[in-house]
Amino acid sequence: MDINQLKQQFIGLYGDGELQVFFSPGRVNLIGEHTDYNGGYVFPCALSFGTYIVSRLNGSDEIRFASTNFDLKVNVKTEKISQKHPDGAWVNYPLGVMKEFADKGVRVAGMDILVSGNIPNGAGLSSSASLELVTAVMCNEYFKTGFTNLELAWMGKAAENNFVGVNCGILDQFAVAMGQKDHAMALKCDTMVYEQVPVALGDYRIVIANTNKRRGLADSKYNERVAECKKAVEAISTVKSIQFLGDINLSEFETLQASIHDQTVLRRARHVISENQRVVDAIPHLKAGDLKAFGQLMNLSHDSLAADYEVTGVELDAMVSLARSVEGVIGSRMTGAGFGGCTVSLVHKDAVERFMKEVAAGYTAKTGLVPDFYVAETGDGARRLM
Ligand code: GAF
Repeated sequence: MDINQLKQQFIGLYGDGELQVFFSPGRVNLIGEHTDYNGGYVFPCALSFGTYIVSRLNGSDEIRFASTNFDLKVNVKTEKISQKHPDGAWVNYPLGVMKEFADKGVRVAGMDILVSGNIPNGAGLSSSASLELVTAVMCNEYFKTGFTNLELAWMGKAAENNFVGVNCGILDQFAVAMGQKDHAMALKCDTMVYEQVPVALGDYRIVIANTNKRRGLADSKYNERVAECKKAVEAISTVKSIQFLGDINLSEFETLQASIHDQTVLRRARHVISENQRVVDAIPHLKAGDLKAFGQLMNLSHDSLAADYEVTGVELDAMVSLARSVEGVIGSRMTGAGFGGCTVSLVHKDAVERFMKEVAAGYTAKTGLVPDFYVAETGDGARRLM
């Protein structure tokens, strides 16, 4: 991102004067999918690309939004920030966060905002959480509220749940708020106990492949999965009282599963509980540098998301199966919510070029879509840049 150019664009829109620049990364989840809202484990890294805001307080009662990514420009009176923008536009993410500040008694003042992001939208790399958190660090700075990044992550999640209407867990907002370059975060989502684990990949690279099959989280079956997990908790609780599926392990599930009579709900629960175990097993493999064992668990994760959780689909399954057929690939899975979006693969550095060529050719032949690839670089969490 050329920040100087962005600053010039801001000045072109709003005029010369003081300005500040804020940033929040995207994230890639290495393993632990659909476990967060089940009180389980996740293992994401923050990325080097993300969302930037150039802004200033403007002394008026109006917040002026513009973006280099979308045409829509919106001016919102500060007393109206709790009202959703009618066409479900991108401004609802920053507005939802501002409303969280207002709900905490903060007087949200007028400001001029230019947003620019380089995370592909709707690709499962947390463009939404990134926009929420860049807004949150900006408001925290201007309104001198002194919230920690963890508190800001919860405010971002609340904005997404209550304002945008997606019942997501804390994975994305946590990852983009708390990320550390060269680390993945092993987080238990009920206790919020976490560890920053160094990501030492040796000769391997994290390669993200974008299926370019768009998925709208709110439109998708995401909320349906959340509801199915709740049903599983209710069924199991007739035998043993639990709060989350993450409260039980695989061997307990062997006996408790008889309490779930709906076969779909049973498969959803089996994914969550087995995925949780895979994260627990994967973390020590990464610490020990056993990337092949880590990659095998990534493969099992995808297979479970496909068969039991049913959140993959033709495009993600094709991308993963093509990836696995390339020599030098030791693990490949979908990342994020699914229903389209991206895969993440561990690829030997000497095979990266070939990987992109072969997977792209096979994927386009199968789906008619042209994929994009990114060799992931990890990065730090949301912050003020200047
Ligand atoms: C989306 C959600 F926002 C996360 O909370 C998480 O559930 C993820 O899907 C699946 O692991 O990114």
